[in-house]
Amino acid sequence: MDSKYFFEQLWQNYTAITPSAEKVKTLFENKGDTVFNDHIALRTFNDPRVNIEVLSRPFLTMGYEAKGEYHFKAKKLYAKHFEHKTDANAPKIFISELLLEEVSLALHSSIQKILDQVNPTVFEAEDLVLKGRVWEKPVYAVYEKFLAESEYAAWMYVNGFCSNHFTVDVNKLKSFDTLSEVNEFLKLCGFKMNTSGGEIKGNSSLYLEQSSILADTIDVAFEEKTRKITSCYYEFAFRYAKEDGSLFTGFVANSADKIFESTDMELQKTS
Ligand code: OOG
Ligand code: NI
Repeated sequence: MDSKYFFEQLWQNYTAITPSAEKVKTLFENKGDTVFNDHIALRTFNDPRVNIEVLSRPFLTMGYEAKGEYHFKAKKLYAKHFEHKTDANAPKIFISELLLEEVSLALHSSIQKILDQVNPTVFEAEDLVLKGRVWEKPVYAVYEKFLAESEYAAWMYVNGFCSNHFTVDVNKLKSFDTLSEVNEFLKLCGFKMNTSGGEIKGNSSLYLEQSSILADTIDVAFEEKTRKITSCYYEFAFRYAKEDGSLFTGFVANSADKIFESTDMELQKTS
């Protein structure tokens, strides 16, 4: 598949449920900036039908290779990041998966049953990540049960396969010198930041600073009723040069752990 088309579709599917991302991008562009993506993140389950290996396939075809790996013990997640072998401007890809053997048996088997409903050819398609929720209409009672154990599982159940966030490469913005300037601007424009672990995650000695706005919420039609549920969010990343002078290209697990919470329904209530 043509990579330009693939990324355009990912962005379109994402902004269709994340209007804030489109708004922020336009605000930067109105300042005369061009917005480049630092990375794009995807979520999934580690079931062999849909795991990181499956979701990374189209990117490997496009010339990406696996780089770092990350463990999130409390959230029961594992993640890998991918970089393009030759195109330094290509966004990095961050893919996480829920470790089903570590969640409760009830959650594990519910997720398996949800995947069992789907025609297996759907999972084999190169463009799985463009397909959104490929299983049947969600059940609110099931969503609530998932939510009680894993916010990530509940989010996946409703949203399915998509880009969970795009990330603005703050180094390439000309109108802002620091991430905190970006954050102040976003707040002035009325956006709510994810403050879990502080507004800015990371620092110069970790070579990476990140912030994000809270996920948008969209009406989701469940079997029983329609409810507003978090969709996706927009992230902002500033990278520092390492001792060798090249920019750090990896991720920081402790920061990522807090960035995940940008889709948390609880943060929506308290902010
Ligand atoms: C991924 C959260 C981690 C980062 O840049 O560290 C992350 C997610 O919310 O799926 O994006
Ligand atoms: Ni991210």
